[in-house]
Amino acid sequence: MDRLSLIEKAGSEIFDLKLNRVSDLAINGVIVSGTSVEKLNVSNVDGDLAAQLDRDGYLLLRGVHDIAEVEAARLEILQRLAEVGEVNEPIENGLASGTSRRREYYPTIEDLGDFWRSVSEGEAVRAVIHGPRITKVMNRLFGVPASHFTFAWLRAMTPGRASPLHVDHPYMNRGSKRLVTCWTPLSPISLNDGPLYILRDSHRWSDIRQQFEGHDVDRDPSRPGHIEENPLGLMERKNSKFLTSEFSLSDCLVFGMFTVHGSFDNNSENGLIRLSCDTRFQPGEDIMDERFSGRDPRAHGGLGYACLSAALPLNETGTLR
Ligand SMILES: O=C(O)CCC(=O)C(=O)O
Repeated sequence: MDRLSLIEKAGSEIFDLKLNRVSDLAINGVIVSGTSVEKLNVSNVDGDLAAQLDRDGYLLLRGVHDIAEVEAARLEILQRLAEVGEVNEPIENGLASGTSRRREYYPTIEDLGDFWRSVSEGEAVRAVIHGPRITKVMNRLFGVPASHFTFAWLRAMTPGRASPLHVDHPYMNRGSKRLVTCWTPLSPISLNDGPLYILRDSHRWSDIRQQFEGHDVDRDPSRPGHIEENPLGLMERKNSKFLTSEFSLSDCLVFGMFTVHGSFDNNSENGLIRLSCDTRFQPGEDIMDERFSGRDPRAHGGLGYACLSAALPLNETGTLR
């Protein structure tokens, strides 16, 4: 059986084209069987984007970004991580060192937030995530000129890490109802490196919408923003599937505020750091959530970039203290 047939097989295992071997997709250390996983559909970038987003709850757009520009962003980030001792030489391989001098150089929470802000606002990173290529796609999606949050959620996910199951609405719902997330891989991401997943048809699940609509994690921190139900349990209860893909440097995954998603564990065996950035776009004519706009976005809890777990040294987990 050739490799493509193997990935199509959707049996009990997933074949990873890049690594040329069977790959373990897992969530919190629990293996997800191949029968629970399907490939994300590749959207037609020249087609009716709004209709495809409405139908699928997401747009997987290939060939949006210029590969050389994304590679420049990748190297820019790795260079900054290497400055704080978190990446092994040669830096371009993107392998975590397992140690960090970030707290030594940036001792306070504010300093750590400022460091992450400076990485997130790197010239090459911004040229990709807010550049003319993605903006053109967003203008087409909305049918009016698009604008974007200035705040960006840059992530460097080391092996063992994953993002929890959630919808984005409770984190950013004070502005446009037409807000979308634009998730951009900034390193090539194989199935083993903790790719993002979407639960099939979850944008239509009324119980999830009812549970989270109107919830604002900053106004009511006593209620969690993420979904507490076990991802595998929710997938089975809804007769859904985990939709995912390998991602390459020109890709972009767009989805709405009620599409349920998370990431698989980064199971890289050699310490590969998974780089990605989530940005948010909306029609320019709509009001924007004030926490994430302007020159100095205050973000969650007024903490700026220190609110992100990515502001923690790469060898630490939890929240910033
Ligand atoms: O990159 C990840 O692991 C999570 C991204 C995410 O949750 C988002 O884009 O909303």
